[in-house]
Amino acid sequence: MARLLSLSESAPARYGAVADAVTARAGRGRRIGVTGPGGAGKSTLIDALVRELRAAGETVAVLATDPTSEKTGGALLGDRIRYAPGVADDGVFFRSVATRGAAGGFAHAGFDQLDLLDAYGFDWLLVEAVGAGQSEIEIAWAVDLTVVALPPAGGDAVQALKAGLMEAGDCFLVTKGDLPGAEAAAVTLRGAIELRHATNGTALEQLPPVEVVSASSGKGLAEALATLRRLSDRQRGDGSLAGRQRERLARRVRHLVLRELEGPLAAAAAEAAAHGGAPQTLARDVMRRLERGGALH
Ligand SMILES: Nc1nc2c(ncn2[C@@H]2O[C@H](COP(=O)(O)OP(=O)(O)OP(=O)(O)O)[C@@H](O)[C@H]2O)c(=O)[nH]1
Ligand SMILES: [Mg+2]
Repeated sequence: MARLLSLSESAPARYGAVADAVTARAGRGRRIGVTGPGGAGKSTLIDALVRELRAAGETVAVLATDPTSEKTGGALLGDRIRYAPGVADDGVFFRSVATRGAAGGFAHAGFDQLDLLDAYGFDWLLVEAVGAGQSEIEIAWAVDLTVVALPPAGGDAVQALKAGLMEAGDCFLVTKGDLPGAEAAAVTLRGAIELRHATNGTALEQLPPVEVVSASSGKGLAEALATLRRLSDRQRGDGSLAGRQRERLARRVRHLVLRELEGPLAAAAAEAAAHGGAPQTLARDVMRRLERGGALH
């Protein structure tokens, strides 16, 4: 499994040879993304959830994405992951995904790696991603459910609204619940969510839940896990997960095709530009040329 994970990053073309076999076995694991501002407590929360899940006898794989890993070479990750079972534990697996700082970088290897871990039978697949504009949208397509982790510190909930985290969240967890202001932050957040959804008439029980957790004290962890389980079961039962999976697949296909086309398209566009003319006319010429050249087949 570790070798295939590496292959998906270092040699995507070779990994493609096993993609069918992997895909056929994937789809059972619960894919949960944990996003939110830097320092929100995502890693600590995941750590605590892993313990909780292992105690319940469930297996869990964690993918951590780190946009700064380009600079640090991923060295930071080792520090951040604190989960260290006293004995070797086959039921838990940690891995970092190189995002190489590129927008949508998760798409390249991360999607394949999630499929792979899923195919190997992990019950839960947790993905950590710092919510920094584009990246949490990207993560939302990679997972079945997105958890937005927000610290109680003043104003962060409002910031989240602005950053577009609100749309991406299937569940909101106010972290560091042992600190003052956590309950108040949850109330503010609930108010904002209700207000937002009131305009499109979402039923109250369909609103993303807001809960307070503390990785330090353990408060709310079991409840949060129960909530995730309930949301996960619901989306499997009502067909919405199947819809999300289709959309995910379509996006990945689009992404791969665009990548294939990049080279031939750039060459054809440069050639057309050398002749000069209206961009609209040249674009049509390029389309015809790509078709003739077999790039679209
Ligand atoms: N009091 C308290 N502090 C916490 C809790 N969870 C995390 N912290 C602290 O918050 C800080 C950030 O925690 P991390 O888990 O590294 O946060 P993160 O969101 O993963 O951070 P990045 O990956 O850098 O974005 C650390 O100093 C933690 O000790 C908690 O439940 N209570
Ligand atoms: Mg972290």
